[in-house]
Amino acid sequence: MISNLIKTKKTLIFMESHNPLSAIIVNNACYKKNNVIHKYDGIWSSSLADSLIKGIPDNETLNLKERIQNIFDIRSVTKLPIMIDADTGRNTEYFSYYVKIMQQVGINAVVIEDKKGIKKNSLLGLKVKQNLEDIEKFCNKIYIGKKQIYKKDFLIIARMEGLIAGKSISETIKRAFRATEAGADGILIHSIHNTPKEIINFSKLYKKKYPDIPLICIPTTYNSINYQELGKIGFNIIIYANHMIRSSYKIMEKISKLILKNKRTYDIENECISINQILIQ
Ligand code: SPV
Ligand code: MG
Repeated sequence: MISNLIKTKKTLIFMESHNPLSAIIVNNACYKKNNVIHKYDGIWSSSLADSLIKGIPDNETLNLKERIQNIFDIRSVTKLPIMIDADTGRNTEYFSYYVKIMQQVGINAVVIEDKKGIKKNSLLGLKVKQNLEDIEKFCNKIYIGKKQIYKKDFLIIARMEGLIAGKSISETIKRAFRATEAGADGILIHSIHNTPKEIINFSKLYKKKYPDIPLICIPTTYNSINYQELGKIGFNIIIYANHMIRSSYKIMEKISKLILKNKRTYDIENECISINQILIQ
């Protein structure tokens, strides 16, 4: 499904959804200009957003099986492809089980990152210790996971965290080449620089060797480059990883405060979806 979409559209845009309601909003989001309709191509199930709604840190405390079960509910409201951020994928034995149940609930792709130990969110960068997994162990996890694929189009994507862990582009690209040789169906290169310079360099080197393997990025910190520009420099999937949860957090905080301030809800009605609109959803 995702591979075919890339063939027809080249650059796909995925947006974070953390529950069925946010998935409905992403599914229906639409912007029309000059008779061209822009829509999201897929859903990103984020470990950060899923942890945040449970009020816990993004460090794999949240059980992956629970996250997969929640996607069963999301699948019932949208046909969009769903890509799950499975952190490290846990150990190899658990990962091979998770790959099976991900396919059962209708997930289309899983991303695992080449970190080990108690995973820390990448956006923390080097403020914390980011431990990279031995590359051969990581490749073996991909290889074992791929043996569990029974749905033709299910993808296992390798997420390279070398740049997050302070390694060089050349070291990170070597690890990405190994993951590709081990059977990864795509490479996600993560960076938290505030310019896209390093992922542009990565893309040039990677695409020179593997022009047809999908390349993915998450432009959370280098956010002034747009998705069309990222597409032109070789990225096939662009993920907006946390914007549904972050925007809803902010508006909920604002409204809850304003009701206390005004001692009534009259003043904030325009900031809320109307009851009528909710009832016809
Ligand atoms: C997530 O959305 O959980 C991610 C992306 O893994 S990041 O938060 O940038 O690490
Ligand atoms: Mg994550």
